[in-house]
Amino acid sequence: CRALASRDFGMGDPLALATAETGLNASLLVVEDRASAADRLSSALGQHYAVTVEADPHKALVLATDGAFDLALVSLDLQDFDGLRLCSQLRSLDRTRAMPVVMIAEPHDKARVVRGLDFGVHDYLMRPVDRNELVARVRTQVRRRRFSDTLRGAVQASMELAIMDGLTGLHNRRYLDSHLGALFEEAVQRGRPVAALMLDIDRFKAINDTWGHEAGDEVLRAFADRIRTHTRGIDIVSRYGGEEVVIILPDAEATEAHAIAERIRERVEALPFAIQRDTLKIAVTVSIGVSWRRPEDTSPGDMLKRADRALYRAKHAGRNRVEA
Ligand code: GH3
Ligand code: MG
Ligand code: MG
Ligand code: MG
Repeated sequence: CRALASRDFGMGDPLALATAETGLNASLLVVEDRASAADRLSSALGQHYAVTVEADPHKALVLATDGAFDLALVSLDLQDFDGLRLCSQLRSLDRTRAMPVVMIAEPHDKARVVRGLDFGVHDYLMRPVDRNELVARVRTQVRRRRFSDTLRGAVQASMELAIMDGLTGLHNRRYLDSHLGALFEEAVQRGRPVAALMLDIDRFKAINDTWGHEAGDEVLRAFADRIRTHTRGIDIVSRYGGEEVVIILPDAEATEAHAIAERIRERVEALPFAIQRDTLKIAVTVSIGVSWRRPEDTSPGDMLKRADRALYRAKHAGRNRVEA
C-alpha cells in the first residue's frame, strides 16, 4: 500500500485551512429587538458577513437550531425576555452548542455578563458598541469555530485511517490484531464457536501485469465491496496483506463457516468485476482457507495458522477452491 496516508487523507493542511481569512461566507444571527441598535450592528457587520436580524428570541432559537449560522450575537436587554436565558439555551442544546455566542450588554449589567461567561458564552461587548471592536471580536470567534470544526474533521479522518484500510475501506490488519485476542478469549469463556476465513485472489499478479496496477487497485476495491455484501455485520473483514483478506466469523460453526466461504467463492467467480467506468470487465477467482477454534487452541494465531495452511492447499489443488 503505497503512500495511503497522503493520498486518502485529503484534508489539506488543517492549520492553513482554519486560519484562512473568513469572509462573507460566514452568516451571523443578531438577536436584538430595538430597530436602531439592530441597524447599527447590521451596517457594521454587513460588510463582512451575511447578517440576519431577529427580534423575537423564540424565533431566534428555532432559526439557530436549523444550524445555518456561524455565530449568534445576543442582546441581554430585550424588552420581554431575558437574553441571558436564550444564551443559556443556545449553549446547552446539542444542535447549537458548537455555535459561538457573543453577548451585548449595558455597562451596569456586568453581573449577568459574568454569569453568561460562567455557563460558556464565548465573548461579550459593552454598549455603546465600538464598530472595530465588534468586527474584531466576531472575526475571532468565527475563526475559532472554523478551526475547531476543521480539527475535529482531521482527528476523525486520522482515527479512521488508523483502523481502516485506505484502498478498500475494509478494516486493516492492525485493527484485526488488536481485536482478535479479546474476541477469541470471549468465545473461549462462553464456550462459543468462532471461525476464520483466509482469502487470496488467484493469479492477481497477472491482472497487474496485463492491465496495470491502477486496474489492479480497482479490482481490489470491487472485490472488497463484494465480500462486504456477503458477510454479516458482526464479522470482522480485514485486509490482511496485498490481496489477502481475513474474515473472522464470531459464533459460526465449522459447517456454517464453510458454507459462507463457498458462497463468497461462488459470488466472486459468478460475475466479472466491471472497472474503469464499466469499460473493462475482469474475471477473478479466489481461493479460501477455512478454520475454526479448537479446544486445544491457546491463541487466535493457532486458528489463523490453520486457515493459512488450508489456503495453501486450496492453491495447490488448483485454485478457485475452499479448503478446510
Ligand atoms: P496466487 O495467489 O494465485 O498464488 O497468485 P498471485 O499472483 O495472486 O500471487 P501472490 O498472491 O503471491 O501475489 C499477489 C500480488 O498482488 C503481488 C502484488 O503485485 C499484488 N498486490 C499486492 N498489493 C497490491 C495492491 O495494493 N494493489 C495492486 N494493484 N496489486 C497489489
Ligand atoms: Mg500468496
Ligand atoms: Mg494471490
Ligand atoms: Mg497473496
